[in-house]
Amino acid sequence: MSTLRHNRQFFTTGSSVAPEKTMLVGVVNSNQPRHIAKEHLAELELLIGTLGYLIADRQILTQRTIDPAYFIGKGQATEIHRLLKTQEIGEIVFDDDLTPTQMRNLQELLEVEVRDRTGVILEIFANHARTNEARTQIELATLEYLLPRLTHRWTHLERQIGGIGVRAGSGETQIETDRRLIKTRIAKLKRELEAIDRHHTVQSKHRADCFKIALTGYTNAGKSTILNLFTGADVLVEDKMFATLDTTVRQLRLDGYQNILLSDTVGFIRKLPHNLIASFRSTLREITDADLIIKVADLSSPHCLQQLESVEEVLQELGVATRPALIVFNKIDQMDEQAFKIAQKTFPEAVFISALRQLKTADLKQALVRAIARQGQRLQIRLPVDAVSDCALIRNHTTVYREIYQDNILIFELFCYKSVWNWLARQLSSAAVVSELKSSQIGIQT
Ligand SMILES: Nc1nc2c(ncn2[C@@H]2O[C@H](COP(=O)(O)OP(=O)(O)OP(=O)(O)O)[C@@H](O)[C@H]2O)c(=O)[nH]1
Ligand SMILES: [Mg+2]
Repeated sequence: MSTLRHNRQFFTTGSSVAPEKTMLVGVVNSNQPRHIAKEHLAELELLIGTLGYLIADRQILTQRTIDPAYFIGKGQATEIHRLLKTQEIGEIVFDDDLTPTQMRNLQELLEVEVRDRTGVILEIFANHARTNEARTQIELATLEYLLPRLTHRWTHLERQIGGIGVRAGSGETQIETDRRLIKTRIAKLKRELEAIDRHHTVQSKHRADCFKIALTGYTNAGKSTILNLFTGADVLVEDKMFATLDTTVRQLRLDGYQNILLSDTVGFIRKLPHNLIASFRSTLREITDADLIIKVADLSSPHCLQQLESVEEVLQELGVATRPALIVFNKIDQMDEQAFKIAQKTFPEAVFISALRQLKTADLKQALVRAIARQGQRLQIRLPVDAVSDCALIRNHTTVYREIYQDNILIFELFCYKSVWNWLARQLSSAAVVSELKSSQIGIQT
């Protein structure tokens, strides 16, 4: 029985047979000078390349004001129509997002498939989704995107969604039926995602005793390479945008600290569609739950700093912009000397490594140790010797520097992550007497 799983069908009209010839369009305006429009178009080219389309033409148009009906001016659209015809190009991709009206009007005028940036990103996500969670999230984001854009082109949808048993009522047009079917499906997907989210809530409660570090960054920056190097994980690493869409969590071993989890998840990109961020909430949870966020940036990219800005924007949208963070500039083996100097000057606290060539990775370990130390506290806990379960909790969930036995009292000198202490303090019995540990009292230095 067919379902909406095969999202790719919503975006293409038979392009799987031979690569469709595609034209890319960027726009220059007062917010976007020509060199920026060019950079963005180069990135769009990489994205389109991921989908395997053939880029036949690129156009950068100067457009002072956005036309509400056609996005570009009608005259420009007519000229584009001519270019498409003469070069026999079957589809056009705009680097900016188009409103449903603009998309519909352009489609009619240009007589080719019209896509925008969000549509392209959604399609890449749909192609790369492997797990049930990622597939559900991308299907939801896709349908929400399609709903206001339905045209007669999508009439095959009814056949697709027929599997869930909803039929057209009498007197409904095909598009009305499609809309109704999509709304039903969206409601079902939201319920499925709520269930997935509840499962994650239970999981994260189980991890209350761990210090959580999340790798974040622009797509292709090297997040998965760092996770693999530091934890021996086996996450797919590829020179491809959005290679990873799921989250992997692994234990990280650092001398003197225990129960540290390092997670790797989906990469970010400039103008990441809002509804995609919203529907990927459960996957992005490792970031919103993290005690420390690592922002990985590709120093070899000429757009490194802009990419870092885009990452900041997404983190802001996730509500974690002020979370303790560490910036890691990766790929120093490919480094442009000038970019390196600017980055060092602008980010004196940052770490510079090459995860692939394993250069300066000890610096990252040290920086993590320092960052973790700032997120913890040193405590002295006094317990009667018969408080066995308290002793076990302390030994299992903190780093104990010293245990002293004195007149039937056990004294622990320890380090505990602040976030873990919030949980542990509630688990200890009332027999535990806690005080802050002064540096001078510490027997073993960390
Ligand atoms: N030259 C160089 N390449 C690197 C380095 N680290 C990672 N790479 C390469 O960069 C590409 C992307 O690496 P990934 O680890 O997949 O990047 P990611 O951030 O997980 O990417 P997404 O999952 O797509 O968001 C791969 O081809 C890696 O081999 C490095 O230090 N130097
Ligand atoms: Mg990855």
